[in-house]
Amino acid sequence: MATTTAPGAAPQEVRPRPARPRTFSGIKPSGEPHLGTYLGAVKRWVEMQDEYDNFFCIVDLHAVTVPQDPAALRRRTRELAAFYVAAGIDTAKSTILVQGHVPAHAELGWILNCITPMGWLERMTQFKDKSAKEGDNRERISAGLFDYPVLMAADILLYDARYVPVGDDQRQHVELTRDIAERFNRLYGETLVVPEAVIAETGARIMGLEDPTQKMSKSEDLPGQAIGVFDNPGVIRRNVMRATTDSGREVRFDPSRPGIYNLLTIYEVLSGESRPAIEARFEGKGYGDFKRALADLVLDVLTPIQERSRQLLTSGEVDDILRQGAERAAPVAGATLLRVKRAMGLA
Ligand code: AQP
Repeated sequence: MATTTAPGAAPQEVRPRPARPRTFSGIKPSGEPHLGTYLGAVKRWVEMQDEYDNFFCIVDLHAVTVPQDPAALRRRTRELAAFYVAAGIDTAKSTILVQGHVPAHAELGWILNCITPMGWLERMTQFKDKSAKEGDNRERISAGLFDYPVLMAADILLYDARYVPVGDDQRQHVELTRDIAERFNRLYGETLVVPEAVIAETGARIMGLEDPTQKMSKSEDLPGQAIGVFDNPGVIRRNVMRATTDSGREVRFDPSRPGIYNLLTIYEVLSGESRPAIEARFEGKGYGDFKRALADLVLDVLTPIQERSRQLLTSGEVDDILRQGAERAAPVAGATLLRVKRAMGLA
């Protein structure tokens, strides 16, 4: 395998392009992972992982774009990694890494900042929504929150990822990544792989249980809005039973009834059953019966994942996985960074 050396840099392996196409995706350890992140992201990753060469990241540098308690951030980073493995990510097929363990992410992030127009970032709806929550008080909104889509572009582009499996809310950020890669290639010659978002038809936008017009989210204040993947069974059952529905009785997929529609979507993705089969199963039964069945199904899926996560955390296995992940990721990321630096005259 060839090696190249940039002036002042350690020799880097230049790896041949992978035989299987690459995927990259990640989750912020900014709060407890929830059913939305499981169904919109991790479950899909598990289903896709055999076909691709995968890099799944815990994006801790994105988490600190809003204030984090240091001990909680450290704990959640390990827990999220344990969750990936317990949910079925196989380290023989996929690399699991913490973003902050591979310095090339921050370095490419800076470089891409320098070719990304402010106007592109000002159009990002997630930034607009998140900054609106602070009442647009500019003193409380970090430059990092504004800029984080550029770091996300660096995350993806470092691994020459062709595909980025994400939930619906990240569609715009993957589009921005494509724009940044294309702009770089225009300015400095073909250097970066232009990726595509992979978004599921069902489950890409799981809504909250309390307010089904809002996305289920880690940073949501409404109690009972999210089902945390590590919540205890009593809490999960109670929150499902209390989920907002409507005054109807029929258990049908009707998008004009957002509460029951969302619960049915969760059932559909978890069970893998078709919509007609689910409607037939609950024909003549009320919302209460359906919610009990949904709570059972959620617990059937989450309980073994919770048990396996606990084992991985207490045995310390998760720390070995993250150490190996950083070792596998660093040369791949380093090779892309070197290509970028050479193209720009930085190396
Ligand atoms: N409700 C959801 N339904 C389907 N997919 C979802 N994702 C997040 N929420 C849902 C997908 O999960 C991946 C990781 O997201 P993230 O944690 O990095 O960022 P986020 O999208 O901003 O998630 P949250 O929960 O809303 O976090 P906070 O509140 O901290 O900002 C992504 O693929 C995302 O699409």
